[in-house]
Amino acid sequence: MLIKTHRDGFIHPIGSEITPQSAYQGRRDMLKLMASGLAGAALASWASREALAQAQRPGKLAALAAAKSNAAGAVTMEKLTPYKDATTYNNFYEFGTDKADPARNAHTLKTTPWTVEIDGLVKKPAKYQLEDLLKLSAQEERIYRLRCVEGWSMVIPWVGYSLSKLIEKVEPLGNAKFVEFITQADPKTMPFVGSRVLDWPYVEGLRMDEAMHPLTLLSFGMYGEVLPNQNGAPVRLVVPWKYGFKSGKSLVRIRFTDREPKTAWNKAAANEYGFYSNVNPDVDHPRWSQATERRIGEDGLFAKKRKTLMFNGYEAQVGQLYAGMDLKKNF
Ligand SMILES: Nc1nc2c(c(=O)[nH]1)N[C@H]1C(S)=C(S)[C@@H](COP(=O)(O)O)O[C@H]1N2
Ligand SMILES: [Mo]
Repeated sequence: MLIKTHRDGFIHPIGSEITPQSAYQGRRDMLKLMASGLAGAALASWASREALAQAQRPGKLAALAAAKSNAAGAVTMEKLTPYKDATTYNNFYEFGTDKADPARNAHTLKTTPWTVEIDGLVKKPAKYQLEDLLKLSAQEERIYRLRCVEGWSMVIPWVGYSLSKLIEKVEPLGNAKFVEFITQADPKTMPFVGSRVLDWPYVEGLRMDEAMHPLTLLSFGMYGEVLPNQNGAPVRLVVPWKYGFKSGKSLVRIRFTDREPKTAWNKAAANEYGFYSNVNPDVDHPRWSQATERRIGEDGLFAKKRKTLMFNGYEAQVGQLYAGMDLKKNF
């Protein structure tokens, strides 16, 4: 597998929205304080400074300003992946298959207006404008690891809310067993849609209980900012205990069904990418081991690899969803 870093001469398409490092450091310190239970009066002044900064930044989604760290065990204190690495080393095949392609090409993605359609086995099917989706629930900041099936990982402060908030709102019917996530496939703005690498649109799926799990995040931002296009703007999923590809980017439709959805990677290579795709160091990919990983932005090419954790470290929270299942068969 070829791993490249692209640091030279790259100009970020939403450069004006990047959080200055110092401001972001403040937020990180705050998260540490909150985790250690020491956040007191500091929070108030931090919050108002933040609010001021938000107000002065026109490209900012207002709802993101209210994002707070949640206390539900979803925060890891690992070192954050530098913003630059998290936004220039991506998988987003609609914009090319090289890790640097999305950052180079995704400026053509048009994210306004944006609608997400909810349909299938629900009492209240609806078409949500992005603005309404943003307002549906309070935003939280959650620091999650994301591990790719290829053996690299990142630690990112995501902004969003539990997908369950939206699911509760639309009231799935009793026979809804799975949720299908359909992503944008517009050949006019996505240069690789039409190529034969995948069957477009890129589709992902979760079982209903996985979709309802509080860790499953509907994400609108990262590092306190709106999602950069290459990371799945304007709205994506983040399912932290599964391989990265389960986290569909640029969602346009969420469909409730009684059958296991046919997902893009499963259709492309069923023997390599199962429906569940839980991070599992004991089940190798047919072509490589899944026992270790390389942290992007931290571990050099020749550094000793880190051990991959069962369910990417979220076993205590999600392990019971798979009790009694053969995880070698249901990979
Ligand atoms: N629409 C869409 N979503 C996608 C992908 C993609 O190619 N298209 N790639 C997936 C894969 S393989 C990974 S590892 C993650 C990467 O997310 P990141 O670039 O924000 O790290 O997005 C996932 N979501
Ligand atoms: Mo991936």
